[in-house]
Amino acid sequence: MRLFAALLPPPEALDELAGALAPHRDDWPELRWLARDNWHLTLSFFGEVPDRALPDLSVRLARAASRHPPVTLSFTGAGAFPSARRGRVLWYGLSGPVARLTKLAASLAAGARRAGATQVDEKPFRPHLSVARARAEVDVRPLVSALAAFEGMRWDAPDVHLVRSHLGARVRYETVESWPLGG
Ligand code: 2AM
Repeated sequence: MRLFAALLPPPEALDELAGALAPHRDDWPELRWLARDNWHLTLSFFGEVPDRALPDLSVRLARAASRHPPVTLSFTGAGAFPSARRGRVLWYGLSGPVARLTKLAASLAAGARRAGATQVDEKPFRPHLSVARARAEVDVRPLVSALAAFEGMRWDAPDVHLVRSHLGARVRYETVESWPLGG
């Protein structure tokens, strides 16, 4: 199954993001807005993981989570991949102990690799929460500028979640298991 590890921000923090986007949504018909129920902060994307690897994956991710302390984060500003001028994915950025988040993401990726996940994403970790995608590149610099001053509430991330991605006409995410951060 297709799996990734994520933090799931609380509804109040997501409400703020939705509120800041609301005045802009209709101005950007080229963007496909992601369903708010699907919003998450990916820590590590594992790709297809064979069923037989799941028990070991679970043990290793639980162990990795227990070795890192809970984090307090806030959403700050926005950006786009690969760039605001050639935007394909629009996201909100994060502030807080991002270095700790990067270490957590690396531990989860290492655990997944040891459990036999062969498609673990190797790209450098860039903490973000995606809110829209585009089929073709869109110059979203005005939108990124309009959201640049956004500063959201501080929120706690006590748990790491293992999420299954069901692809299809409508992508659906299902939390398979969750583990508390420890450390
Ligand atoms: P994105 O939001 O920046 O696209 C589920 O697909 C989640 O895993 C998404 O949040 C996606 O990030 C992230 N992800 C990271 N690497 C991925 C990859 N190689 N393929 C698909 N999703 C990936």
